[in-house]
Amino acid sequence: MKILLINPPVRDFYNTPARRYPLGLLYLAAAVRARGHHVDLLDGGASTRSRACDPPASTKKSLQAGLGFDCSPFRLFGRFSHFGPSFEEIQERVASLKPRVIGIASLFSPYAAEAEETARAAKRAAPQATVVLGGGHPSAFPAMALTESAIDYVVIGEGERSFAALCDALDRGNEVADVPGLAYRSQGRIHVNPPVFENDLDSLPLPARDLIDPQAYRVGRRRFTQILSSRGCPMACRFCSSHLTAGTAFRPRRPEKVVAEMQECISGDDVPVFDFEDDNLTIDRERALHLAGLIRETFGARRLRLDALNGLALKGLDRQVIEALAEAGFRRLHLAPLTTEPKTVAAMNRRDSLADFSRCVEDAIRSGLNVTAYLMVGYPGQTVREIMTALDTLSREPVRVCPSIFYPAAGSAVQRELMPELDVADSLAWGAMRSSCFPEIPGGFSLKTLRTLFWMARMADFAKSLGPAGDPAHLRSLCSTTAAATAINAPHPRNQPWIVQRPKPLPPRELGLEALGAYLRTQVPHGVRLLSRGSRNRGTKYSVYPLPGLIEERSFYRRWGIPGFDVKFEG
Ligand code: B12
Ligand code: SF4
Repeated sequence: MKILLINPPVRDFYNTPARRYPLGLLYLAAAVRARGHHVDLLDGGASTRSRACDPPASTKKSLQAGLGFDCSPFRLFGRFSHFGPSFEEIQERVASLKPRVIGIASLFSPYAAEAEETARAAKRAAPQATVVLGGGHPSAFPAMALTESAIDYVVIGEGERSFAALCDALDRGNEVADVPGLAYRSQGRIHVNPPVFENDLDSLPLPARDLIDPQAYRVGRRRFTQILSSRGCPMACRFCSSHLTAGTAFRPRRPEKVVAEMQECISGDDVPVFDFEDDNLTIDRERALHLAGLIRETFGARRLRLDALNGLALKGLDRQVIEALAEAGFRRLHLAPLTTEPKTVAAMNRRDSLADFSRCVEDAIRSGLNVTAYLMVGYPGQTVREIMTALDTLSREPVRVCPSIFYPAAGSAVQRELMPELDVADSLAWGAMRSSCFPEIPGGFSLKTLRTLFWMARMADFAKSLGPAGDPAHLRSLCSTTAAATAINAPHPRNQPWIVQRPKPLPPRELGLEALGAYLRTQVPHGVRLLSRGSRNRGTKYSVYPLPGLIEERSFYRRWGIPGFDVKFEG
């Protein structure tokens, strides 16, 4: 039977190919191929094309509140765009392929509307085909997804067994009501069968990577692939919804099988960057050591380039594990201390402490690894004092600090608790539940406060990235690597609509402290002001200030020392 799997396009302020790699669909493709079905993949993540589009109504509030006007070097987002094929192109492609079953991935709630629009386009092109939706978002809200008439079935939870059973049943004309994990309409009601999780992950066929355009997913000049050495995590953090599709039990694969899969991904000198997608890669310390050791033995010490973009939990990480990860090929650890306030850590049901984090950072630096630290901003119950304290603490660590604006993941404990107060009745409304929209959550911060705290975190990191003596080389490297910095000579966009035109990037030689200083002094209505240039003995002085009245709780502005800088917050 002919099956088409679709990785839908997304609409957002930015896109990173690594974020779109369709590993789940590649697993599904392999599973149905193993039953003799023919599979095509329409990979919306592989296209680099983008074009400006109107943000959905649900996101306009945050945009109108000034987000889109941000034209500073700290800017993260500018133009709201459609990334990937248009819905018309999807329709044409479906019409030409004439599949019997169309499977669409909907992993992320903010992009649930694009997945639904894809389903409508697919159904228009092939009204006789069966359209199936799967992934995290419909796993949380199968009934909501089935209100869309273009969607015939939803598969909740892990997809391999369920989707294969569904395709087999459809192919043979059998009844589908017993397919595990299937949600379907019958006699005016929605039925949801409990999902199944495969215990022996090594029994699953390896992802059908041949369906991917090898040029599409790259990190710099190197090919990029995702890989799973385990699925599932028993930790039950209250903001996490990974249990919906990965389950609550840690299900490891044999390290030998993982290494064999890695070898299959290498062709001659073409060695990809491997991104481990496990929910909790290092939860089993002995296994993590075994896997890392085997990778080092097989490929050589520090020869590969490995990453775990979705982060590593602190608990499983000790000096020996961190050293083993570095030897295996990790260059950077993504760690999530999330906050430094024990009360919030407990409210999130996390078990990590600040001491765990500091210890990990020390061990990472000793092993030659860089660290990115994620700070949660806007979790219900957090205070501004808490964020400022956390920022202050994290800024003193030799790490890159990434503020992560909180939004409730569909199906997480905190989302279920907040649901009666959240205005998210359909997939379009879920569009606002993304970090880049600074959503106002009951018990969280106002949009203004979120935005200000976000800026502060970016500024603190920026100031740090300049290096102890305000080294312009640091700035230049920062500028050339961040799209944000291309905004430096941009006209002030006050009178423009919320879509800010991306200014032409400046040649690197024109970027430097002088340009930045001039820009900050003349153009930025809020931000960092350069007070005096640093020297070997004296740090560069910046004054950092938000828009007057932007932050509600003002009493926390204070002199804030960042090594080498004298940064002053003015109310
Ligand atoms: C690795 C990972 C990432 C990677 C890349 C993911 C990717 N390629 O898109 C990185 C680190 C970049 C990332 C980023 C983000 N992530 Co993330 N991520 C994960 C993680 C840990 C694993 C996902 C994965 O690859 N699993 C392995 C594959 C095999 O499983 P799968 O893709 O889910 O597919 C299976 C099923 O879902 C199902 N299925 C999937 N599609 C279909 C289609 C059909 C037709 C059928 C039948 C079945 C089916 O079958 C598949 C095989 O079993 C999950 C947690 C989890 N376990 O779900 C969070 C998770 C998906 N991420 C999450 C979030 C919030 C994000 C970010 C928005 C974070 C942020 N604020 O920036 C970004 C957005 C990324 C984007 N694409 O735009 C949330 C999503 C919550 C939600 N409802 O929106 C999750 C659930 C974690 C959480 N916080 O609870 N993420
Ligand atoms: S956030 Fe990480 S550690 Fe917490 S439950 Fe989710 S996967 Fe597990």
